[in-house]
Amino acid sequence: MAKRLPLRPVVTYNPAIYRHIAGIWMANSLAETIYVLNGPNLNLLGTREPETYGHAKLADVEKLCADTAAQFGLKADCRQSNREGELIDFIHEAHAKKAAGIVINAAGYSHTSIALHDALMAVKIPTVEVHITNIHARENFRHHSFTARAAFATLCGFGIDGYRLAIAGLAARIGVKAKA
Ligand code: DHK
Repeated sequence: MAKRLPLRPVVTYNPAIYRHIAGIWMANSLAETIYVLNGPNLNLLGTREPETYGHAKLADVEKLCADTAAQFGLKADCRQSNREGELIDFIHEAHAKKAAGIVINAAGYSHTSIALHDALMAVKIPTVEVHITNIHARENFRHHSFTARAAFATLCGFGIDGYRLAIAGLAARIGVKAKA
């Protein structure tokens, strides 16, 4: 009679394989994320000069972004900072996490920050710049934006609806269609 071979499990447990699969899964899920970055003083939306910036709060902006992104099967990772360096770190993080796009309202830093411009240029992530107000109809010092040079599009003057339009435009740019 033929000698029986010892039974061996068909699938062996190899942690490296599971780490590899988890890595692919994470990379894919994060590729569907867009970063929405808001700069200084936008945490005060709703109470800050409402005659200029409107009555919506930052939380309303972030909900609008999350809802709009979801319509395209995307996830909006919304961040706000009053510090230039932290905004730069968010841009680097977006790159490290393979974000599909960036919507940025760098607020006052739009008009001053070469460093933010350089960060956006460095990561080469499709970017839309948003301003709640029409910066061209305001003081001269708001007419120029450094960050706009690193964005493929700029929206201004639509109020907070600009964020919704920016996400729709970004989705079109990266080839993502609205879910039925
Ligand atoms: C927001 C700010 O805080 C200003 O510094 C910019 C921008 C305009 C906006 O319209 O969203 O000049």
